[in-house]
Amino acid sequence: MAEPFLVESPDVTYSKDYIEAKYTYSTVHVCKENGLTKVRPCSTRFTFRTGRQVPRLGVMLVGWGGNNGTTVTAAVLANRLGLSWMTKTGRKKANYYGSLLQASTVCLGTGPAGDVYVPFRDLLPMVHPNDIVFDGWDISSLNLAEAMRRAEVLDWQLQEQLWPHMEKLKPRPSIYIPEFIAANQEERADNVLRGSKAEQVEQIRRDIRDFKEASGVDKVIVLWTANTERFCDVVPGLNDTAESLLRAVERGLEVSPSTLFAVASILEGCAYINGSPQNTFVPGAVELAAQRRVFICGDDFKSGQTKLKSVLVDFLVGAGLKTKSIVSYNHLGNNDGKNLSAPQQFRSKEISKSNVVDDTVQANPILYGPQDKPDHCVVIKYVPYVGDSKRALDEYTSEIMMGGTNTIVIHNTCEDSLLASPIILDLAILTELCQRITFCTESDPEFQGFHSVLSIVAFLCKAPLVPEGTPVVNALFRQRSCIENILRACLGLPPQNHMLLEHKMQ
Ligand code: NAI
Ligand code: DG6
Repeated sequence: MAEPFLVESPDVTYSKDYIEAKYTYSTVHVCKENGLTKVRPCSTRFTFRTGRQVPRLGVMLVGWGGNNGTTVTAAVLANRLGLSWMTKTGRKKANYYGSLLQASTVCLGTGPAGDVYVPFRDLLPMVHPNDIVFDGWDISSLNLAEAMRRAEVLDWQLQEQLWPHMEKLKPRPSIYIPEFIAANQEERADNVLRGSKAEQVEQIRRDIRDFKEASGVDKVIVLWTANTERFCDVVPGLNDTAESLLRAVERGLEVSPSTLFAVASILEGCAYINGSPQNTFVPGAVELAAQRRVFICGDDFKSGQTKLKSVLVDFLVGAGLKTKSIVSYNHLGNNDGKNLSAPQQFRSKEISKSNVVDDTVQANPILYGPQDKPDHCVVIKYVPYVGDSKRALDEYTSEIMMGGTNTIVIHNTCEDSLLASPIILDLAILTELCQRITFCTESDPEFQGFHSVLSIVAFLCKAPLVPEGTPVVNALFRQRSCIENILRACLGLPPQNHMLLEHKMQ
């Protein structure tokens, strides 16, 4: 295995199977004693161990025949085949723009010619998206070529080139419980499993095993990119513990399709990622994942409007401006928009889109009192004509000095699925990498993996799922730093501190 660079340090060793790094994690502990705030710097010695053997990765998509499912599959095929195609503005080539790992860089350090940047993907051994093998399920039976045409996302000449490859891919029948998604989805549900909930979960488990065996992949990750479901109630005895959830599946009680998929994946030892906003991860599913030491991550891809919001509000409040009102309107005409035109499914998305400024606001008691937060309104409208090309209009109004007002208005037009597809790849690749990272500390010398609720992927999620008691961070660049600095720690490198002290001396 040839890494693109080697770290030369007494704290870092490379063996055939592992990169092992000793790392000092510095934090600051603050407490109040006798009315006095005491601040104590602390440090913990960690040893990180990262497996160097990159497995052959299989990703199974729930909702494979949807806009995201077909677009991400087509994008990987197009990149693998090195395709290019003509459009009215010239020849376009397949790429991975929008992928944090494939298309953004990190600063490794400083050399004689200044800062040295490497692709994010080069920090540690990672799966390349071109090598991912896809499979999946959909309640619609169209093969992936027909589904790609239905999605109306990719240029026609590209679709024509991909057609023979996509045509061979056919979604497996899926779990369909009509009351969880909008009634307007019923007409496409012609590829559905029959039988009890327990039998359907068994079938999903068989599908995972079948795919693994038939494709020869070493590892499978399951990712939900199917329709947004309505929230389900968390009910004691139904889904509040792993035991009650498994019993509810056996007895055929109310469990959403996305949670049934989560249960099946976890029982198969496969990480499960939720790209939609619904509360798939009821407490019973979280407990089951912890018991089986399987990663779960989510919720809801953070692709466009929300990504910008998690930058803009961080900027405004971080700059000392008091944001008072955020109005986020958008309209789209794809099947996602159609599903979200139903009130309960819209409500799931509204919740996920609305909480994204909470941590930034709470962190600034100079501007905001304990009960104080900006007015925040989210509107989604279905306009079939615009298809996947979502329009988002945002208005941010902030109070500035001495009674002044600052209003920022943004208009964004963009193909939604082309924003979501690279996020799907990043989620799968980061999750896989995390499965190869273990660590120990001096006080706890037994190597362990990350918490089964994998919060390192928060950058990619609108409503990050975190282990109980963990602060939720929404600010985009804090989330990015978290990934970058954890990967640096695995190489024994200090976190990026941006101090540039060496340039601040006489
Ligand atoms: P889509 O409607 O085109 O695709 C969803 C697919 O899921 C459809 O083919 C549908 O037949 C299928 N489906 C529904 N229920 C299913 C089930 N129980 N099992 C298997 N398949 C099922 O939607 P799109 O645009 O691909 O989005 C997918 C999800 O990703 C939605 O929940 C959306 O809200 C979410 N999302 C999308 C983002 C984007 O930028 N495109 C960003 C954030 C989240
Ligand atoms: C309309 O809001 C449809 C949604 O599925 C979004 O397009 C999607 O969640 C992306 O949202 P955002 O806020 O990250 O652009």
